[in-house]
Amino acid sequence: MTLPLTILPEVADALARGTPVVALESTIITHGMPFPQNVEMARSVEDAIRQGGAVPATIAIMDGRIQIGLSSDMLDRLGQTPHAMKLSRADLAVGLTSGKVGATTVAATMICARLAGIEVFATGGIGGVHRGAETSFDISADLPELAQTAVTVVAAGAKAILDLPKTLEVLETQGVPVIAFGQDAFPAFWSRDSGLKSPLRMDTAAEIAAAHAMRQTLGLPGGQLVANPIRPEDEIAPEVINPAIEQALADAQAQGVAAKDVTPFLLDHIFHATGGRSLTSNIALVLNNARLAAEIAGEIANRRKA
Ligand code: PSU
Ligand code: MN
Repeated sequence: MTLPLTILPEVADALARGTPVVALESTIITHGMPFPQNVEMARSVEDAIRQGGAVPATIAIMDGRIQIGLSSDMLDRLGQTPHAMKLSRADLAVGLTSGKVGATTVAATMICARLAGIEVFATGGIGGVHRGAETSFDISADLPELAQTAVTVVAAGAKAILDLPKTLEVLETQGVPVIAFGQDAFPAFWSRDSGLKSPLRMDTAAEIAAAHAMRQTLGLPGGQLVANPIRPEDEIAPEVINPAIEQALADAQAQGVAAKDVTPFLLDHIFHATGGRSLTSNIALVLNNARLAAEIAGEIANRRKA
């Protein structure tokens, strides 16, 4: 059986020439934001990557194939599919054989990016260890994926809907380098500072590219997590976001939400509780991550040429 991979010509061309490419996930489009802001966000993130000198490759599952790069029509179709599947490592193969439209999480996007030869990926926030994981065992498949798939992922840290100290502990156990960009603190999505120190810090894209290359030289299988803090002007004050998070968590527990429904449920409830304010910041931080990812992809491409 050949790989069911369709690469958009613009992306295939960039990969063949060795020019920078940045992968983007699609669960953020189908399960992370409402329509039409989700599709608008996806387009402006692609533009930001182009302005940064790289080619964007949004990844999703359509018609039984992994699509690496979506045409404008495909993006519209994805953004408007009401019940697109949310596919992580566990369900990627079943999603493909079903022939349905599926969105890829951070974990599944890393797998697909790797298959296509893309080394850098930008998103908003990664999944992690959920609060109460000591009883629910809810730990996102994004964490073990970072330990085994060699893609550098740029995110704004992780949301405070998660247990951030436990998330950092699991990343350390799994051997994932967690690199805060330009500061000592580990960022917490809507805020620049989670109150936790980041295990590692780097101040330039070139350093991140060098570490990425060194892991390859050492034969280490996993990727890197780059935690890029939201810009100060886009932050949400703790007194606004924290009550929304607490309420969303309480609602999820009261309604018995579990497994892969937890993260989309929390995101949707926080969106409504903040009157959409969470979304504005969410879009701003994804753009910020896209710009840094384009720069890192550029540095990785430069190293190849040198
Ligand atoms: N966190 C966010 N926004 C998101 C997600 C996580 O702040 O959109 C999405 C990503 O696709 C991530 C997935 O990979 O949710 C994690 O889901 P789970 O916790 O079920 O592994
Ligand atoms: Mn989970």
